Amino acid sequence: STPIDGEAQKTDNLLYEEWKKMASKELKGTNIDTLTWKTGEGIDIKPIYTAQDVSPNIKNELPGRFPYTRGPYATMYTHRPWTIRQYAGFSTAEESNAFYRAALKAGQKGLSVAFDLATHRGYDSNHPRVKGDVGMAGVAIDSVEDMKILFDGIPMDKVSVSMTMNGAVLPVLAMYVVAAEEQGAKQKDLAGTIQNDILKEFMVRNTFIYPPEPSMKIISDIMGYTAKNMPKYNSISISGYHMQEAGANAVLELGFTIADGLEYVRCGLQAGVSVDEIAPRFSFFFGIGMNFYMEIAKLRAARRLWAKYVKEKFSPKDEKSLLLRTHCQTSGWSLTEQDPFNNVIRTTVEAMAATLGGTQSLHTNALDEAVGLPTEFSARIARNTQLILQEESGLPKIVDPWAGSYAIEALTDRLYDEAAKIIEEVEGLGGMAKAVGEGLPKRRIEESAAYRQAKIDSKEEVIVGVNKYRLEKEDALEIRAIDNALVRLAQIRRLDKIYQSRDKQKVQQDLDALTHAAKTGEGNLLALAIQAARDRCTVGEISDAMEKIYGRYKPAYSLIKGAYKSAYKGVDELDEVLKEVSAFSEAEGRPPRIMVAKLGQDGHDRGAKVIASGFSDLGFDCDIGPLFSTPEEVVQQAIDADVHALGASSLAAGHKTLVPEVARLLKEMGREDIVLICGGVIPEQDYQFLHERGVDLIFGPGTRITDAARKTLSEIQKKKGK
Ligand code: 2CP
Repeated sequence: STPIDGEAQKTDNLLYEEWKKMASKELKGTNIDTLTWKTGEGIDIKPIYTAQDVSPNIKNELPGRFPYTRGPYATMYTHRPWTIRQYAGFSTAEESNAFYRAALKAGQKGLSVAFDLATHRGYDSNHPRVKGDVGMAGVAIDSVEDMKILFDGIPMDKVSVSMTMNGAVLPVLAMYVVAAEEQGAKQKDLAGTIQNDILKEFMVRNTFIYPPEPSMKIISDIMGYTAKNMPKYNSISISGYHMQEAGANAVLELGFTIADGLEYVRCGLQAGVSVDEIAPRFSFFFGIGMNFYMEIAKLRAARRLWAKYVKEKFSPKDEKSLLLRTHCQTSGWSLTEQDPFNNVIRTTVEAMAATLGGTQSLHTNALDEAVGLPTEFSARIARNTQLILQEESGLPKIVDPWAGSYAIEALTDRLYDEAAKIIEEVEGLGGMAKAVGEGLPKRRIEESAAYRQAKIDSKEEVIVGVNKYRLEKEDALEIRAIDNALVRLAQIRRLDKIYQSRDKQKVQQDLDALTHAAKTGEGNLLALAIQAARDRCTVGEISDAMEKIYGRYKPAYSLIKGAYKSAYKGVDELDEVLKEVSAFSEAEGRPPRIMVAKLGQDGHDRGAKVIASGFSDLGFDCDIGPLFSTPEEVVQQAIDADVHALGASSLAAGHKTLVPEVARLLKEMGREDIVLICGGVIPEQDYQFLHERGVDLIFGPGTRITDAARKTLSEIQKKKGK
């Protein structure tokens, strides 16, 4: 940014000097620099901003005009408020359908479907690998029959539907299209969004199926098909949200997300589609955390970055190619299990940042989402948070009200500059697909996560009710429980019916056609998947037909070292733990060894990685087991690795089925000496259930790593009889 010059600059300097004098007087000798806050992004937030901090160019910016910092539309919410779009889905299609209908009646404007992890990973509900996952963290969909029930009574050509799907994107989008067709809707009238952002899956979210290259081919086929047949459909939702949830700071989230977007344009161009055929239907998705000013500035900077980079790199003719339209979700990670009603306040602050930043669509988290799926009550409060902002607060009455604020404009400029550096670095490597291949984004995000955790553990970053003002006794919270076995049984029954009623010959032809297309690269995979869905091929079958050629992707792991230790303030406590660990190592002849495992199809691995990095910095010998393991595989790996402790991290509600199975197998193998730990999103009312089944330690959300390490060490010693 260019500072203003001449007389104005002088006046401004004088004003600033005058403020400094006044401030020094109030500070009574304390250095004025102590008022400057260094954020996780490494950005200094000054106590005061003046005109000299902002570029004169901002005076010419308008909403609805290049570079769109102030919003994609001229009138923004004054003409049409953002879409209230709550992400939901659980157990069966029937139950989720009832939930959607009630939400639409109560003021929600668009739908956003959460699928279960079995569906995400392309498995039918009857597959043995997904026993613990069916219906748990989203709705189970096996065939078009399920999809039809999901949208029963909801006009699919009127209500815009977002579907969070990346791995099994072909069968799921195909089934959506066919369910709409069978409702009488035309493809050209379908408005909605498919997430379809595979690059971030390889970085952070982990619900991929195939390796990166064929996954990118699938995306270009979807963009090609929707550009021609579904002009109102957003073919991709380029997502920074999961990066933020995985621990990325605002600069990393911005930089990598915009760089992902540029890569997807190139992916379309390579498939023979022009920038103006696809970019106007690109949409974005950001996470909104608790750093209020930063998040407002982030959305403003995101729009400017996208507009400038797309213009410079692809010279589109259609102005719409330059518009960054985005969905936002308040941060799930910022929610706490402790004193959970505080989450309503957190979500409100975040929702205000998202809307003051100019989002087009918003999900506000429910207060109980740190421990389970929303209940009717918590979902209502979450929805009402947005309704109150829209209809009571007056917030939508002014377009981009922060424009011209010295602080927000300066922060917008700064974020733009910092994110541009990341984008240039990625582009220098040859684009995001290459950067992901080299592990750059994953590494940076994991470092950022470990750094943040240390700031929280050392109480430099305050979380009310967790590391400060903690309640002595917590009130119990009602949690929605899903009977996973029952859902699975219902799905298996419906699948059996489908197997009996469909034309087997047609099914085989459709699946062979998909395999052939995967092999040769000929034909559009979405068009073929739609035909397969019409003929009642299942999600698992369609996925398998391509897996035969593409294979299933297995990610490699590495551990981030040093980031936790370096950011930990309060070295004394850290030293004490290090000493205890080193005493153990001396006595035993080796350090305490722990394996952190991920069971089932739950790919949320921030917790597992942060724990493993932290434990490793505290002197433990740490291993991370492969994602998507079965209890049998995990137990075998732990025994082979000769561990003292086995930690199972669960963030998708599988803890009640999969972890007890691990305990049973350890017992069966005569290895109850291994300390079994369960960590992640575990509601307190499940603690006793888990302890009774052989889980030694439970670390819920908000656990400090130093505490967890100490307890683990002492449990290992207890089991050794020391
Ligand atoms: C809007 N419109 C306007 C104005 N505002 N027209 C004139 N003046 C205005 N002020 C028009 C738009 O041009 C558009 O029409 C229509 O109104 C709808 O507006 P929109 O801005 O496109 O809103 P939308 O339909 O709600 O779409 C928003 C997004 C879309 C962001 C573009 O992609 C979306 O809904 N995304 C949601 C993604 C999502 O829910 N993800 C779930 C993540 P036209 O269409 O005719 O132009 S949950 C994920 C979990 C956590 C996970 O991933 O694991």
